[in-house]
Amino acid sequence: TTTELETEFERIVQSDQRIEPRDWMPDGYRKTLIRQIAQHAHSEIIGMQPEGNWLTRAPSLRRKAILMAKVQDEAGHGLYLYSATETLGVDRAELTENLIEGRQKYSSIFNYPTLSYADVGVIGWLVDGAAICNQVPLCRSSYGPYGRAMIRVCKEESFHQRQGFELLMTMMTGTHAQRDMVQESVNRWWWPALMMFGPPDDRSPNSAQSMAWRIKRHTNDELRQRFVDMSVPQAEILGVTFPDPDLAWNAERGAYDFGEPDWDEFMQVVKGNGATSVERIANRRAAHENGAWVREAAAAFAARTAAPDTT
Ligand code: FAQ
Repeated sequence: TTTELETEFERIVQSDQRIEPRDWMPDGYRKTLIRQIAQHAHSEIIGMQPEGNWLTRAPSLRRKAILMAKVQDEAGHGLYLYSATETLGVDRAELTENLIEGRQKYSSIFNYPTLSYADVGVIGWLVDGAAICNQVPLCRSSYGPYGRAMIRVCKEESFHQRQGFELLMTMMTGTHAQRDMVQESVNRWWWPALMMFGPPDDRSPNSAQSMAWRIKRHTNDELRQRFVDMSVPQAEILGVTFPDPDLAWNAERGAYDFGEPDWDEFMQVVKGNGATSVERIANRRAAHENGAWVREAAAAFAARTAAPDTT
């Protein structure tokens, strides 16, 4: 009966075991997972664009090889995550349609332009840094395919974060102009990086249920705090500052106090009014349309292999 199935589902979740694709799950659980994992996949795919913008202008062969590897990893992450979503009964083609028709979201962070080469380093350091902070706990997410995908994704994100920090360290030991370029970039990315964790807990409609189902393991504000605490000492080592006059160590809490991100800006970006929102989706749509012949060829080949022509 449904009650027995629900009890069994709750038992698995509450004992920190994994729900697998063939297990019974409540509709809401399935829907929430499809929403979150699809958004996550879309973010990886759209997230290729800001850094991809610098591939042709990387300052050396070494930097170009690193950047190319990173952008390719992001494509890979998108594909694992689309596969994880497909285990829930949706089709990747449908998810791609949802993205390019604006029916599904992707991370706010990728709606900002990459104006200087320092942005490549800052994205690695802060954006991948924030992504790791958010995703390491997701390795313990209650849905098996998602948690397992996160393990490999996190290993690769750690490499991404390191390459960003190393790039910035190199620039910071360079000329005045290079140091200014890094600081200017940090100033632009700091607040959007904090917004990646989502709205504050009291305005996060999905958190309570996602935590109860152990899809999410920490609230948005908990992870944002963790990210700030982790980033401040790294900024000190680099020799940059964050553009927040309220940032200060709070000995009582054993954590940094920090200012409030501009949540109106966040809401605008999420609604599709970010600086590069239109361009990102237009590029994704063009790539999808230009790739139609590959999908048609693959489908024709699959059909021929499935039913060989014996005449
Ligand atoms: N952007 O109730 P909540 C990467 C939406 S890392 C846009 O708190 P939830 C790696 C949210 O969907 C980036 N929308 O929602 C990389 C919801 O709307 P809905 C991707 C946001 O799900 C690095 C509404 O606001 N990472 O790509 C954002 O419980 C460098 C209310 O919010 C992930 O997706 C936002 N920042 O918590 C690639 C991680 N925040 O759906 C390239 C997995 C919230 O009801 C280069 N996702 N919204 O219409 C999560 O952990 C969660 O989904 C949160 C949001 C924490 C993002």
